[in-house]
Amino acid sequence: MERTYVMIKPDGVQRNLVGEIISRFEKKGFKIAGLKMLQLDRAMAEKHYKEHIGKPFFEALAAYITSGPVVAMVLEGKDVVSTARAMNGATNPANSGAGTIRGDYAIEVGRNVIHGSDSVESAAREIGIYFTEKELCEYQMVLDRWIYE
Ligand code: ABT
Ligand code: MG
Repeated sequence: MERTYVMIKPDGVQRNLVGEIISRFEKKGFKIAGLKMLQLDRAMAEKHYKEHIGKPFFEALAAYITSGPVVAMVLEGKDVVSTARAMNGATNPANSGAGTIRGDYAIEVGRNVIHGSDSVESAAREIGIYFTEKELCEYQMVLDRWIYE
């Protein structure tokens, strides 16, 4: 089963969207394999957004992502990397469809509420930044046979 890293950003926490967002992934059928709250420092922001260091928007991005606590989670399921991205919606909420998290809850790219890994490789890298192996739970969900054929 595939795993992805999803993070409710500081605006999502401040706007009381934590329960709503986690609930969407639960209702979809994905399994929560890891979950915690933390606040990123500058070093973690640089690790997370490594590919954006030096870009014109990086300083604003680093300030935003370190501005308050985030909720970090690992989701597990069939094609969860691309499906979670689709559920999050386009990076710029102006282009995110209704029914996506950003489409429903965000207006600007710099306050886009949620992060999801963009590939299986990124997911493995990001999960490693936030979680130790011991923090990830392997368990059976009784509902699995009603979710997968
Ligand atoms: P993340 O889930 O935050 O990684 O967003 P996503 O993968 O959808 O988009 P990428 B391209 O990774 O952008 C990371 C964050 O940088 C912000 N950004 C990006 C800008 O502000 N201006 C830009 O021109 C680009 C390309 C938006 C993304 N999230 N936030 N905040
Ligand atoms: Mg990204």
